This record gives sequence, structure tokens and C-alpha cells, in this order.
Amino acid sequence: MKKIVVIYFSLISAVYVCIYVIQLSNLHPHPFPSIIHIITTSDMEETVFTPAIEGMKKIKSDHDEIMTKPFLDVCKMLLPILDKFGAAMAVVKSDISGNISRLDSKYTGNPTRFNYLYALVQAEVETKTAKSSSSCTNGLLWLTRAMDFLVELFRNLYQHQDWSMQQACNDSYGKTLKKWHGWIASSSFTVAIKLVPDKKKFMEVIASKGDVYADMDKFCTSFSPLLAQIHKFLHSCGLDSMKAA
Ligand SMILES: *[C@@H]1O[C@H](CO)[C@@H](O)[C@H](O)[C@H]1NC(C)=O
Ligand SMILES: CC(=O)N[C@H]1CO[C@H](CO)[C@@H](O)[C@@H]1O
Repeated sequence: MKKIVVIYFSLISAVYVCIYVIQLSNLHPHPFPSIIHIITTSDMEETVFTPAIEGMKKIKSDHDEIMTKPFLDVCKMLLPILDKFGAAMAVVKSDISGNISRLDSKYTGNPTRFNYLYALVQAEVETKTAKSSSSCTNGLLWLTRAMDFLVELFRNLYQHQDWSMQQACNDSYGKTLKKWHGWIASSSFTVAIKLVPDKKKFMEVIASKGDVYADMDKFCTSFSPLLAQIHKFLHSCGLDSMKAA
């Protein structure tokens, strides 16, 4: 009898602990996933950049062409990192996801035809639809620009470790997206940047046993030549200079 009572109470308290943990992790989405992340990845010395660094090795075909799916996958892998910037990057994140989805659904419609990234653009050049704001070309252009911004931001974070987060964001914005944005987009970005988390807190959230700064460097070094290659291709089609409102 006593045993049953003990089991009964331990079960009840276990349920309470579970409910408590679930509530906590809902209220504070950040601490729990990051703790779980650290626990599950510590043995392999991974960082938040590891999946993207690994994914990048699969982007180029044997003939040095960029393949659609692995490229989009790497872009997707950056979204969880963007989440750590909170509200400051909410718009950037939703633009990036929107651009990825547009390219993804075109690719999924015909994976053989669109195996290579540039095939998406070439198809629209042939039908003269590339310049439309709803084109995949336009999606790729903005996606590449957003990736330029992120690469510059991560580069600033490891090259200028004394800079504040706001400084790092503002500088990378000035070097990349700003020239393509109109007054409205530019002003809302300036407002959003003020919401960036404190640099130290951000680094703590993405911390792991692996060397985050070294992985940022690795990521930027491998990814930026790919972005440059995409710009060069779009430029050769006369499609690298579309501006936003
Ligand atoms: C952001 O960078 C621009 C140059 O792109 C500079 O003029 C401006 O003062 C900077 N703002 C802040 C808050 O650092
Ligand atoms: C479909 C979609 O969400 N496209 C977005 C791509 O990114 C640009 C700018 O970053 C947005 O203006 C588009 O709405």
C-alpha cells in the first residue's frame, strides 16, 4: 500500500515537473533549446555554424556549378541563428524565408530542370519574366543580398570583437543592403537595429564547446565566393541592380 502511494506521488510530481518545464520553455524559448543544443553537440565540438559549413561542401557540382537544393538548404540553416537576434532580425528573417520558399517551390515543381541554380534565372530570361517582382530571379537577387548582409555581419563580429552589436549590424547594412533599399526600408531597418541583443548575451546564447569565432570565419570564407559568383552571373544577365521601393 505504502509503495503504491509513493509511486503515485512520484508520478504526480513528475507530471508537474514536466508541465513546469514546458511552460518555462514556452515563456523563454531561448534558454532551453540552447542548453539542449550544448548538451547534444558538446562531444563533437560543433557550433551553430557547423550544419551550414558541412552543407556548403555539397553546393558545387563536379563542374563547379551551384546546385539549387544544397544552396537553399544552407541559406535555411542560417534561420535559427537569425532567431537569436530576436525582433531586430524578424523582418530580415521573414524576407529570407519568403525568398527561399519561392525558389524552393519552383525547384520542387521540376527538380531535374532546376537542379542548377542558374536554370531558375535562365528560364525566366527566356520568357522575359525575370524582372517581375514575383520572379525567382528577383527572389534569388534579394536572397543573395540578404546573405551578403549576414556574411558581413558575422565577419564584423569576429573581426571587430570590440564593436557593439548595433555597430556591427549598422556597418554591415551600410556595406550591403542599404544601397538597394529605399527610404522606407532603410528607416525601418535603422529602427529594427536598435532592438539587437547585447553582443555578450548573443555570444553566450550561441556559445558551445566548439570555437564559434573560428566557425564564423570558416563560414564567411567559404560562403562569400559563392555569393560573389551569383552576383557575377546575375550581372552578366543585366539583373543585378534591381532596387526596392
Ligand atoms: C550607421 O552607419 C552609417 C554609415 O553607413 C553612419 O552614417 C551612421 O552614423 C551609423 N549609425 C550608427 C547608429 O552607428
Ligand atoms: C516572396 C518574398 O518574401 N520575397 C521577399 C524577398 O526579399 C525581399 C527583400 O529582402 C522582400 O522585399 C520580398 O518580399
